[in-house]
Amino acid sequence: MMWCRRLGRVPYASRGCALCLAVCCLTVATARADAAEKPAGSRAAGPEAAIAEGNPSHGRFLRLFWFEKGIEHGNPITNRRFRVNDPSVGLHAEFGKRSEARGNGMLQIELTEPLPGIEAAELALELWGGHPGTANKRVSVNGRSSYAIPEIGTAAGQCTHHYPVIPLERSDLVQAHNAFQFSCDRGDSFWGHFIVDNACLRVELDSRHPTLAAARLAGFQARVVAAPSSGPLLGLALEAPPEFRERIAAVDFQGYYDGFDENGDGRTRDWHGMTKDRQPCEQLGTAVDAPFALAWDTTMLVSQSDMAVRALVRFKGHDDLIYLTPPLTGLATPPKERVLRFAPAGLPKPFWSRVSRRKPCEIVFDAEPQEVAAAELRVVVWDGGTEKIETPLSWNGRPLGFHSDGKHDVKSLRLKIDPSWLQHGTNVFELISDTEHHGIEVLLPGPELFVRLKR
Ligand SMILES: [Ca+2]
Repeated sequence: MMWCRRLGRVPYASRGCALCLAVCCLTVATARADAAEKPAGSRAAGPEAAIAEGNPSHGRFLRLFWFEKGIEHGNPITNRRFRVNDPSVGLHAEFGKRSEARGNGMLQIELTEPLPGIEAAELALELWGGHPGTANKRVSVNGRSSYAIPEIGTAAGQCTHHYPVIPLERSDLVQAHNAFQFSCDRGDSFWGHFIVDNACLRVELDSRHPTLAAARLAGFQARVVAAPSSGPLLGLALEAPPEFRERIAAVDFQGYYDGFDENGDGRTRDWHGMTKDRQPCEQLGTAVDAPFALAWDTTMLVSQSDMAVRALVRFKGHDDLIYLTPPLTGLATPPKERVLRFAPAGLPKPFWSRVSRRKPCEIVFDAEPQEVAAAELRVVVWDGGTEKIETPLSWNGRPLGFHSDGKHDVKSLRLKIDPSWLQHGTNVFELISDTEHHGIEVLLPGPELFVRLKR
């Protein structure tokens, strides 16, 4: 990321000057958002995917109610993180003594918005997928309805992370503390277990809702507009009424395209990115200053012509309100660029290393290395740390530029691969961690190599 006085935060530092020229030349919208169709393939599993399900021709206001820890919020703390356990782990002679096993899976979120004025409701989650093999993750709301959390590979024995957005029946809610009871089964695991890192009850409000009027946001509308572009940088900006511009705190841009499945839901063509600690992660970028613009660098995307962008608008002094624009569709990668992608045919199960156990996987590269202009390896890990090993990831025996900090968090990595490291045929990606306990996990979808060929 870099900062530009006119653009705010932009995603690729080396492109700064070109960005200023490209984006500041934005004029009137060149692509119409009001005729946007729902991009094919979007379903309720990616960030804000449920909101997109409505095939919106207009933007939507959401009010956010977050899960907060602490007895003062109705949520007694039994462990540093919010943990969900299978029913019998508390009886286990060893595991049952640990604080993790005391988590009963119930959290409360206080909803202060009157129910009759709510258009729709949904539960948005940041999840660590849990012990490989954990099955049947689910959540019930106030004991009224039970909702399945989509299965994205944990039950099959893989390490996962997940950002489901679950539409809720409004009749399941109360204008008070709402009890969300999470559960799971042991499945094929030694201990059925997963973690809810964040949970947000989101309710949709009509644009003339009294809550929006009180915030002086009634009638606000905005959309994403694009600048004409012939290169890999697509200029994007938010178009909003001038009288509201001083009210905007930040604009998060999200892309819909075919690319690396960094949010781990099993779909490569969807709204990309996720949130981490409630903040945008691996989305197109965030602009914090007018004209709320940035450039989308499509250099390493495979050729495609039906991409889309939408923006999430945040407001000064009203952290609980967001506005989601309709999608701007009809975007495309530049012609004559050739990008190829290579994924492993299979992954270790689970793809998890500790006590110096090596976990390799093979990627078959069936192009010629001398034709490669640039190569990038994408992979998402859960980083439980190392002891003495400095570079836990490697490519054909060469250390990759990832150094563990052991913060027990999800890290989405873009690792540079020198074309000379590639070999026609089988290449080996390998993970190793030497910790006794947590180790490092490669989360689904596993590693994927992207190469841009010379013209
Ligand atoms: Ca995805």
